[in-house]
Amino acid sequence: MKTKSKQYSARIMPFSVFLSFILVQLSAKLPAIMAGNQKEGLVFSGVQPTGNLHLGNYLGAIRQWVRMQDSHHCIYCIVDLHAITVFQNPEALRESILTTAATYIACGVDPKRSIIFNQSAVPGHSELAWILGCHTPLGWLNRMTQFKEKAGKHRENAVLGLYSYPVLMAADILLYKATHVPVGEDQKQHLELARDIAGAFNRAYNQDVFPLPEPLILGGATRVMSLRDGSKKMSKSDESDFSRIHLTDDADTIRRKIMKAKADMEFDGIYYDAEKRPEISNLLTILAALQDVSVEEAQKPFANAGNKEFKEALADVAVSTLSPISTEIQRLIRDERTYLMSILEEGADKSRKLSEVTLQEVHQLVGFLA
Ligand code: AQP
Repeated sequence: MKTKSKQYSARIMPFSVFLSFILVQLSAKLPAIMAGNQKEGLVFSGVQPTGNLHLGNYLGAIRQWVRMQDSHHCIYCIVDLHAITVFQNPEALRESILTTAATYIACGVDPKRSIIFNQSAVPGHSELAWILGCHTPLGWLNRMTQFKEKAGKHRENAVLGLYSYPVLMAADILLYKATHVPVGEDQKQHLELARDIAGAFNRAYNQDVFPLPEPLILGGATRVMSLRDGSKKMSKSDESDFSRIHLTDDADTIRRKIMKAKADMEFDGIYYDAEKRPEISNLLTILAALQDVSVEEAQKPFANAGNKEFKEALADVAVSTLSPISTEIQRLIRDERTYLMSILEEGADKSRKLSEVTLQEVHQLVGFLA
């Protein structure tokens, strides 16, 4: 048996070395193949389909994605594997995946220029997550603040997926050898971990397999806060619907939520002071980001204004930016379900092909039979 296996490995050795060489060459060129010479690198990012996307997702992530399509080749994923780290109603999840695809497109992600797909359609994400998990010390995961926040007091009952979430996120990015990852501020720590994991893997096999992905935390609103509590991040999972503006909200709803937003009453005029006036400062940050100007610029007209006047002006700006997006999401969901499905299938096909190149290289390196 021993002799047989030796003969077998002797026979396949030259081919396996050759294959390894080809794969390493191909894989090293992945960003270049994707990006073309004139582009600056490969972008990967995603949102969880855990409910309707909100203004924080838009200003912190998706608006940056849209802008990056000009300079980078882009892969935008609907991270449904991440979504099930918290139990999801299956029917609601299916619907949310389609609504998220519609939201990306309505916000300006162009399926002709960017790959859009749902994560579970490409098995390489889970597979690479396992392999990377075998190179990730527990001590690194124990530092993740998002796990601590989400698991809360019931840490012992938290599921393994919630704990290993950042490893899956590293796999998402490294599977495509992405060079840049535009995210909101809350994802900074996970991105740093992805870089550490990439470095650990490269060192283990003494090869530059994975580029260290650069976090891009861009725009004036990298951490949009809840409209009900200026100390909490705007989030899909907040119990209060009035804490966030959904990208599916109609004009009246947007207006109502802004007019009801918590704002201090004890100060004169409207000006930015994150410590003393967190809610007004959050609203000013939102206004500045929507207008694409600095906070100083945005607050100028309101030096002597009251809350009502300021909120009315903010509502006008928010409605004019967000309600066309909302109308387009509703149209796509109502009339274009087949189109949305076809975009996701096409995106998954492309992603699968790209992911296989990296996976074969990884298999070869860790010692699996090719
Ligand atoms: N409030 C926010 N301000 C700026 N950026 C934000 N992002 C999320 N919330 C804000 C950014 O949006 C992208 C996708 O986020 P996600 O859906 O994958 O996960 P999340 O950060 O956990 O978002 P939520 O809304 O808080 O979801 P739930 O409630 O389901 O946990 C990321 O780039 C994120 O930084």
